[in-house]
Amino acid sequence: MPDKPILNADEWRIADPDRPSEQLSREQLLEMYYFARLAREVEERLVVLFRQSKVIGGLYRSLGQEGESVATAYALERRDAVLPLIRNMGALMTMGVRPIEIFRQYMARGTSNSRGRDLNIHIVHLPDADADEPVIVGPISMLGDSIPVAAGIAMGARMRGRPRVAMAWIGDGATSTGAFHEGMNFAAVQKIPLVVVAEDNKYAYSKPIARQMAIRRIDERAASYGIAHELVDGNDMLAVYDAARVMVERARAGEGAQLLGVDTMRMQGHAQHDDARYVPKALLDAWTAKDPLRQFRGVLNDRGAAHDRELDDIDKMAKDYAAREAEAAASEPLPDPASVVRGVYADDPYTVPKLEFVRSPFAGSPGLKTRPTPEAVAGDDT
Ligand SMILES: Cc1ncc(C[n+]2csc(CCOP(=O)(O)OP(=O)(O)O)c2C)c(N)n1
Ligand SMILES: [Mg+2]
Repeated sequence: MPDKPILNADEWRIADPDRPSEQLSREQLLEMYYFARLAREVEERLVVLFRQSKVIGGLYRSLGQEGESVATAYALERRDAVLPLIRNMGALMTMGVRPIEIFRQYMARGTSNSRGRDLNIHIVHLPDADADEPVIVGPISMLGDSIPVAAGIAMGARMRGRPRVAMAWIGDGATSTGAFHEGMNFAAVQKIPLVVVAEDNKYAYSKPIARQMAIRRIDERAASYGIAHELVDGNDMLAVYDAARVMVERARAGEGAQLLGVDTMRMQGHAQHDDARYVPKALLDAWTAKDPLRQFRGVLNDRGAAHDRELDDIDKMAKDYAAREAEAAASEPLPDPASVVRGVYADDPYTVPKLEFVRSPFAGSPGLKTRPTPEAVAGDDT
């Protein structure tokens, strides 16, 4: 386990005395909870589809990491760039990706983001220049390579005079690759507005963290590049949001790349085909008690933001929505075999379809909105 201190919501420290989460309205807190619950319910539905052999390929879950995925993405603005990996369904939901897009892609429908061709986790969105939408580059299989790509996206946007912060999530195992280190160093010297979320989830497939790095805190990976870094309790959504928000603002203000380490746990095997027998039960039990959704419910109760009954209603809403979206995707056609040679040559306008985005059901807090700046009055996003 990493040495203390790991920041949690009661130990606010990050040089900045103000905690951005205190600016969040009740609606926004509920929206964060909803996104995390929706991520979990979309994956629960994918498990059902996987067991019915309707998922084409493997299924990689983010159980236990929904909180950090949502709370980091919630610190962004809608035109920012995100590079999630397989544990970041929460980031996709937070950026407003319509759940049907996930189901289409996992079931290789002809309507999907890759027209049923590419790996089921490869979600991509390259918005039109003036669209109020995020750039999304989904999991790149060669781990570590998303960091130089993220740096390039943010640098390119800056060169075009349309700056975007890029946020990339990366696992502990992937931080051991050469591409990760080259990308970090490049981002540091170029002062690129890149925020890297490094997830210490205790395993890279079956390799425990102690055999992955000889340092005890994953955020120290950043130290040799002169990149600002911090480590937070990844299952404490407000602690994660606070740190992410400060880092995003600093990156946007020209202070260069930042790295946020999150201390969390992969609660299932690497994928559905891995029973994770190598993970000690005591470790899983300890982290079950720290489930991010259950913890956040406690926070919302304590703050008087929501009673359990209201949160149960949100749970049901997310679950029903995921089921409806899965059903709708399942009724869509598989790719037309005659289209197999389409999109091979540049002069064929058979391009990748744009993703559909949705707003969350929270009045005044659409899923794709400009997050309030710390100075803004919370809840005034009309
Ligand atoms: C360069 C590279 N090496 C190996 C793999 C195979 N692989 C895919 S995911 C994975 C484990 C990654 O662990 P980590 O980075 O800790 O992320 P986590 O799965 O824990 O979220 C491995 C070894 C790969 N995709 N790319
Ligand atoms: Mg890992």
